[in-house]
Amino acid sequence: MKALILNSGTGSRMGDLTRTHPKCMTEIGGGETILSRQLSLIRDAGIREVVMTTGTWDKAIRRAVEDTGLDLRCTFVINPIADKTNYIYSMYLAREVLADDDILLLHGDLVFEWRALEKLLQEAASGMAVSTSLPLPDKDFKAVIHDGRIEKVGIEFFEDAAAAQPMYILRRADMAVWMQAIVDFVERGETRCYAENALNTVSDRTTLHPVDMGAWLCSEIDTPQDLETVSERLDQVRRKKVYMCFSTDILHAAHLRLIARAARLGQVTVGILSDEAVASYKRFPLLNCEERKEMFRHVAGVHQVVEQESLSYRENLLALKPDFVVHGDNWKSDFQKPIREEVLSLLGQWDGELVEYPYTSDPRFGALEGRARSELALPDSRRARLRRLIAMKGLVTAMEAHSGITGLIVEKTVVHEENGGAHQFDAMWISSLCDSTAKGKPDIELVDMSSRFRTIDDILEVTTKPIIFDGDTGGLPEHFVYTVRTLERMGVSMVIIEDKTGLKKNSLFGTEVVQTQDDIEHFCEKIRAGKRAQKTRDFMICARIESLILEKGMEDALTRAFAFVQAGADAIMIHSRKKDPQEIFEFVDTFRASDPVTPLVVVPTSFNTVTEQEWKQRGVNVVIYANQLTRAGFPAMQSAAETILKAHRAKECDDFLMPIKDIIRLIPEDSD
Ligand code: SPV
Ligand code: MG
Repeated sequence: MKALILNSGTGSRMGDLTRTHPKCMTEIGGGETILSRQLSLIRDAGIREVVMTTGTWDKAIRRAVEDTGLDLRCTFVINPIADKTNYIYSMYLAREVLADDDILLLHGDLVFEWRALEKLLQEAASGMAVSTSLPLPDKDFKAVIHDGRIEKVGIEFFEDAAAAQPMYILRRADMAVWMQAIVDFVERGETRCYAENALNTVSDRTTLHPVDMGAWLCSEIDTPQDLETVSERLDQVRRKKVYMCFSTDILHAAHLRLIARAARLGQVTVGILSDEAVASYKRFPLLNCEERKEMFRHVAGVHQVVEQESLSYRENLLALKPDFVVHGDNWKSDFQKPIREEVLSLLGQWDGELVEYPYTSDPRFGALEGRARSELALPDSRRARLRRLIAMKGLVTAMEAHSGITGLIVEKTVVHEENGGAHQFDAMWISSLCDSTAKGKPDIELVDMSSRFRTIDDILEVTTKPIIFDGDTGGLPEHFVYTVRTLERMGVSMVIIEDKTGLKKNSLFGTEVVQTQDDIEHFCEKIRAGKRAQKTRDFMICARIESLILEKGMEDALTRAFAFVQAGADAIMIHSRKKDPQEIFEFVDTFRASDPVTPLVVVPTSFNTVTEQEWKQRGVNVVIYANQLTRAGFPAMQSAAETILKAHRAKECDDFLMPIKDIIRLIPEDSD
């Protein structure tokens, strides 16, 4: 598509204002001239080729175009007898450069708001800007409309007419028909009339539709009075408030294009989604909220940047009361639908408008997201993230994973709430119980560390979330230091070791089996050795206290907790196998009374009625769902095996099996 701008006229009705420059160079506020504004809007609409007709002011106009610095290819067509002819002759002279293309035709003195141009360009056939809500002008163009088509354009029509502006989108076939009529007129010597006179003779062979601009700004400037009115309206347009929200940490062309379009609607406020809100529905942001705010602050067209704390726009919209909210149209149908509905109902309170642009699903942008995820999987990035999540959210949740596939389930499962919120696990727990169970072995430190590391590696390979490793007793201090270094190197965030010694049994057996608790000093020495061995500041060693499991009493549990923190433990896990959470609550309350900072970890397998929200209120920082995937998966497998054995075929169990295509969806073939 090319733009054709008619600038051959002298603009004599502007008086003094056009003594030293052509009308198109008249200033209209905001550092813009009519010309520079037209050109930059055209450029923002994605048009790169401009044909401009000029006359006596040719040189000045060429210089003004160059001064805009816009990357437009501009062809100038001089009308040497502009003072004796009308623009019908200028168009005639430009006929060759206008052939075989769609043309956006504008008079050089037209000032319009962005929405007018956008709406015109959205017209699939040819269209002309009209307004059915403005009164018919005496002297300016009017369009005669019948059955949704424009039949005549001129200043003399008042019947079935609407106010019209010389702003057209002309599809190439219609342009060719009109141009042929122009050629006929000019060759007959009719060069002083409007080009529209030629159009009116062939309009039955064109499909020119009225594009109703209502009360939007779209006006020619003919007189100093017009200039004053239009500049005032333009000022109001520029001061409209536009709001848009971003979660991205990678800016690409589609974002910049969206911002450029939004900036045409007014002053853009960008809401940057908080880290917590981003992590809740997407992935952990590579750049934190402050860094993302800084990035957007420097983007052209952004007026101000604020934080948006939740996925809901409510708080920021109520504070700003914007005229427009701009968003991609993807949220009409995806999980953000409730958020969109809330935005619409809020905007309705003050006559605001939701402007949606087609969502760009360029595979290259998807690839960028893939790269961001790979970044999150790198050891340094992954290891550090658990501490960051605890600091950011107060409470993080970890779900058990014991293989690549269970890792993927923890990685990818997201639930969307009715209000548009979302929820997913923050981290993965590599349980000794589940790792051993997957190998058909008892949870007695029989599965050796090399094998446990192999499990971690399988999970690391296909996920990005932080890992908490169940280190059992940690073994001998001399062995534990190697474990710490290896885990740290792999990118694991935390190891939890329990204060037991000898043949370890699973805690959920409690006192039904013989289990020996380590003595405090010996266990403290193991913690100290581990802390000395680690190389980074991110890695965490968590001391797990078995006093309640082994019925040694609250005081013993608390004494140990304080001693272990003193020895350097980065976190404390308190465990119980009672259904009633009271003893855990008591421990947490008493511990928190003297230590408000050391993170507390719980594994609510038996005391499972307490909600995450309550744990958080009580001062717990990590909730581990230690074995639920294993316990969900193995009965299903057992039942499939029994069903097949009974039926002597597989058909009967098909109903409760995952379709193969879902497995394929869960496990993409590319390495992203
Ligand atoms: C595990 O998941 O292996 C644990 C937690 O250590 S528990 O089974 O509750 O002891
Ligand atoms: Mg364990």
